[in-house]
Amino acid sequence: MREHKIVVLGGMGCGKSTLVRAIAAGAVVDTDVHNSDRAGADKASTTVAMDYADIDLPNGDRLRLYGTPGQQRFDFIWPILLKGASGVVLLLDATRHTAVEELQGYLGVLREHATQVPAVIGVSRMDLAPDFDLDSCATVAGWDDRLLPVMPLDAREREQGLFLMDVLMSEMETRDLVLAHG
Ligand SMILES: Nc1nc2c(ncn2[C@@H]2O[C@H](COP(=O)(O)OP(=O)(O)OP(=O)(O)O)[C@@H](O)[C@H]2O)c(=O)[nH]1
Ligand SMILES: [Mg+2]
Repeated sequence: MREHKIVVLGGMGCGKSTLVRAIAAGAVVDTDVHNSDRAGADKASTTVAMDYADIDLPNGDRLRLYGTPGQQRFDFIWPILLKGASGVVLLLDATRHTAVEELQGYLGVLREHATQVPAVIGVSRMDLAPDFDLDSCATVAGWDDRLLPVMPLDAREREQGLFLMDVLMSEMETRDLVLAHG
């Protein structure tokens, strides 16, 4: 059986905990507390350590899914969770006017701490911002010779979360093939 450590990264309120819960369909550990940072994101709770879920895939593989806390004051946790990751989901909140700048910030984190790790970018909450420009993300979505897939999703919808995982898994398989055959 193969195990894959997948880390979900992204700003406060973009839907990381929501995505982990949706994919795990119940069996999830979270560390959400009452949110006193309403300026960061206006929602009831926020993650202070991580979200965690084990998911058994139909093909027998197991996902170990880690959601990071989005608040900037917890940025020291991101590299700790990224250590040993086999894949990364970078989530972006389409309702934020600074989404593209924030994307560039997170790409910098990945470049520094997970430079070779397969990754996908999910853009959430697009139903609330239908005019969001996906192309502006796609054009900056990479570093060096890497280009990451960008796809919209509703993080509350399990099927959409699983589809995002599918895309990530195929990125991981491509990487395995490249490593195996040079
Ligand atoms: N309308 C809409 N709401 C969404 C979508 N994705 C997520 N949400 C909502 O956005 C909010 C996101 O909250 P969380 O999942 O706690 O966000 P988080 O990224 O874990 O935030 P922190 O832990 O504070 O960093 C929740 O209320 C979700 O229901 C989407 O695609 N559309
Ligand atoms: Mg959270």
